Amino acid sequence: MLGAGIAGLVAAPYLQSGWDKFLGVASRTDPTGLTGLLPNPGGFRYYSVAASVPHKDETDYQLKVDGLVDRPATYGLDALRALPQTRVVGDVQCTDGWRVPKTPFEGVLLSHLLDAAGVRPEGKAIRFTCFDGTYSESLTLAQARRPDVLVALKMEDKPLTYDHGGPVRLYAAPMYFYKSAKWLSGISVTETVIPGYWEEYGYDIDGWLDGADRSV
Ligand SMILES: Nc1nc2c(c(=O)[nH]1)N[C@H]1C(S)=C(S)[C@@H](COP(=O)(O)O)O[C@H]1N2
Ligand SMILES: [Mo]
Repeated sequence: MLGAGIAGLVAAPYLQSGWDKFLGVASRTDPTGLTGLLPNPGGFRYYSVAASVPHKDETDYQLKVDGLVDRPATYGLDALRALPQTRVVGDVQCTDGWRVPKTPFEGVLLSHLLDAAGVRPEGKAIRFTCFDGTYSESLTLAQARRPDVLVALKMEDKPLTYDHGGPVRLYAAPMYFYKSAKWLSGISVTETVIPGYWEEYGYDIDGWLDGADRSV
């Protein structure tokens, strides 16, 4: 099963070199989930539901904050870097079984961007979109205002790499890692929670990790 899956993947046009990508692609196309049990350096695996994702940097990265807000805004990388930065150390856990404990992320509190935009009374949830053109995620407004939910610019004290969703991804510390949208490009305040990419396939909407303090 595993062998056949990997052999098939070698021919995939979007398979890129690198052990992490290899495992990532293998595990997301392996219905047995067995590849998720293979060892991998650094603990992380690469995931992307899009076949190809553009590279963005300070010249062309933009994060849009809009929807049910009084002051829609667009941030470039420099603008995000100029805002107060918060460091959150949390466990990274994928539903496939791999886990990277005590991983530091750093960036702008999502609540800061929401306060700057001025959420209107009818705004009750957030929809996140990505410049891969495909992925999406959601949070309730209360979840989005938590002090452990970041618009992250750094991971492990280094600028977020492209593979990990750089230059900017979400980090929702108390939830499974699928909630942490990579290649973040849009934060839109909505009236109700709009299920994200994996949630359309049956993943839990909230994605709380075991033991997470849901009250914060
Ligand atoms: N844009 C985007 N974000 C995403 C995903 C994705 O496929 N596309 N996968 C999610 C899942 S299931 C996981 S486990 C993590 C993986 O992050 P990593 O590639 O940095 O390890 O990203 C999450 N965010
Ligand atoms: Mo995941």
